[in-house]
Amino acid sequence: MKCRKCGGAAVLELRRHNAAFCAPDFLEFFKNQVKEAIRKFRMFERDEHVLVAVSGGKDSLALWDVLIEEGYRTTGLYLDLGIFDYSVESKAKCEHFAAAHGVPLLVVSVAEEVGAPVPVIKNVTRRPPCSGCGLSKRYLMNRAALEHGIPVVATGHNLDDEAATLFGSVLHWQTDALPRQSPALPSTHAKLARRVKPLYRLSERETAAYAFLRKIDYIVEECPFAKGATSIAHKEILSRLEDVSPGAKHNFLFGFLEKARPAFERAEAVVLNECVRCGQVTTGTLCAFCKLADQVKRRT
Ligand code: Q46
Ligand code: ZN
Repeated sequence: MKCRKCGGAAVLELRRHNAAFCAPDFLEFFKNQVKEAIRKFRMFERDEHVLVAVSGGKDSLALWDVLIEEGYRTTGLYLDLGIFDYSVESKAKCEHFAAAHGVPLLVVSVAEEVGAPVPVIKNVTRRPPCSGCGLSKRYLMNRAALEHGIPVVATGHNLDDEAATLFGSVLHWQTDALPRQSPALPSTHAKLARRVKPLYRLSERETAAYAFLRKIDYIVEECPFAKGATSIAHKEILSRLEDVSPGAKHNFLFGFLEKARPAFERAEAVVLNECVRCGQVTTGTLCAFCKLADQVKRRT
């Protein structure tokens, strides 16, 4: 197996690109894919400050690594979900990465902000853990960006994540979720930061290879609540499809973004208000985060 660029010995084969790369040329390919994502979706300008949401996993730390390498001004944001040893270890990985690279890291605790950690929120709401967790993460990321005057939040979602989310939305024809599925969501209100996913062109296997080759120390274990989540089942199905038809995930996601997504964009804009309590954006009067915090307070 020879490297497509230099003809040297390849370390990684990318079947969907019908190519193989040696280590230096793979790292170059990886960075170019991130740069292409940023350029194509005008995610941020060279001089903009970027808040990188990091979980301690390979994807978000690989993303942070590329942005630092490319000379962007970044601040990391670690949300401490309070999920047993998983949170303790993943926080340590993020702190270690930030210290080693000399970059700032903000740490926000869900238990302090909501009133209880994710496992307790799950019991209080009697809903799947990812529901209260996801809601809290979106809210706290946006609030941290606003508080620090950072216009854009970048997350480490990769091609596999995005294809699996799309698959789930299409299976249930969640037509309100489809227009929101995009590598870059603009700010539609003065209190909403832009949200971008610069790894959407790269597969999970590719981010793992990048993290390995760059010797990034990341948490290998997944969140214990990820097991049994339907998104994992969707990922497995798509990976089986990818095995027999390389490029299937790519074509599914990219085809949607180019051909189908525009058809789902809503004609009329949603009216956004400010939450009467916390001032963050909501479609109602009291935002979902404040309602969740109330529920936690009542039942704990
Ligand atoms: S949403 Fe669910 Fe994740 Fe939160 S509870 Fe764990 S698996 S961390 S990406
Ligand atoms: Zn609120």
